Amino acid sequence: MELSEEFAGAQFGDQRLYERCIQVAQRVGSDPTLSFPRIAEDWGWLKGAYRFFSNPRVTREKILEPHVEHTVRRCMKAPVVLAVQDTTTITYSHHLHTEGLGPVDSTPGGGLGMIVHTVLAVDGANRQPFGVLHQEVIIRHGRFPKTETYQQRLGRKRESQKWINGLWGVKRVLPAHPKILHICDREADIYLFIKEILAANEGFVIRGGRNHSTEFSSVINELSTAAVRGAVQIHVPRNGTRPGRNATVEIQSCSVRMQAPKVVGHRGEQVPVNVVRVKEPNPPPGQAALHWILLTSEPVDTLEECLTSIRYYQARWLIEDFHKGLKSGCNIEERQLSERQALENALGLFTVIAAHLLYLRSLSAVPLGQPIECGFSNIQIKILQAKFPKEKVTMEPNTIIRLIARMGGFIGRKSDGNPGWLTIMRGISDLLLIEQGVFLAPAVVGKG
Ligand SMILES: [Mn+2]
Repeated sequence: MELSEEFAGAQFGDQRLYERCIQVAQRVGSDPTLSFPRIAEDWGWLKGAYRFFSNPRVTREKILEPHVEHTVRRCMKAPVVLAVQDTTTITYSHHLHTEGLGPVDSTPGGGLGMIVHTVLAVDGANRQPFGVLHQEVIIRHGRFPKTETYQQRLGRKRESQKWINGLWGVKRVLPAHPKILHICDREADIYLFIKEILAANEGFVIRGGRNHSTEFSSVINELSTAAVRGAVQIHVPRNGTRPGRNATVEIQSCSVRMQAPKVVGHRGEQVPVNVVRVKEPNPPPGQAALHWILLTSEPVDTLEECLTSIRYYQARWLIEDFHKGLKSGCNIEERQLSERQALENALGLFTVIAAHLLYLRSLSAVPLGQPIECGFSNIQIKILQAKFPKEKVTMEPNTIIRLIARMGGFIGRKSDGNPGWLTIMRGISDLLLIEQGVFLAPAVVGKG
């Protein structure tokens, strides 16, 4: 995956706009944390970049299109594609005068911004991120009165429609893929969404968020007598001040028929859903027991099958990381652009950059010996070899990314795990700078 390739062929109906897009993407992609003024070559470049983002012919969809097409191509090679959907809010606290933004939190006088719902494609076999398949921007128009009736609520456009839009957005670009599973957190535990996924002939792993009524009783009741498939150790990652730990959990599963909820007037047929419960019977003293439920279309009759669905669900952290990449990696909330359309176009550009960084970072976790395209030039590899003469720099993506991260300050001991966003970005930015130096050197010091 090479960054400029991900923009190649964007259609703005104007060759100059296209060239500007590639220029801006390359320049910004070399260090996405920097502000536009800091990264500009000169005043003319900066003006050109601002004009590009605010040009009415430029839209987020058009910027994303080539990247989505590449993502589709990568997906077609994978037998199972995980379509990971999730939402983030982008708050522009410095943009009080920008027209067209909406409230993003529930406190009156809170920030203005946009709600961004993205579908990230991930390889079901190894959780390699392929890129973005769909993205929707939602602008809230004020808050709805608490007194509105259920019928009023049904009658208006609701934000939860984003899950169904994500489903059909994926279907539209990947109509022929044999196996797509939608991976969502508990906000998406919605009867109508699950029903729609099955109607679209696709599958899902969704975290359970409510105790649905079932044919015989309820999900929780049916689980209480469900078969125990086994016990396994799982690693619970560090979260804030809570340290990481290993937990022994029990895995139960069953198949139920979910009833249409009261909110759709109990109309609608029952929907078949498989349920996996992960529960920690003996948590360490003072710690809450792990307990979560997954709803899935996948088989859950054996321990191995349950673990497969759990592994699919674990691909969800990638989209959390993608959101972090947009915010702390690309500083999307600090971008100084005065119109909503321009902010949205910048979001399109940074969406591709963040997806690309996510991909690059995932290479550091690819086991050695596994061939994968990594998109680094010969010169870049030679620079790494010169910089780290003691290391054997092979074309293994794992080695390359770890060395790049070391240029960015990653120590790289075994206990350091995989490098993070910032170190990889700093490393890539340094590598690109050195590469430029290599090209300029003959003019400066002469050849030989
Ligand atoms: Mn979410």
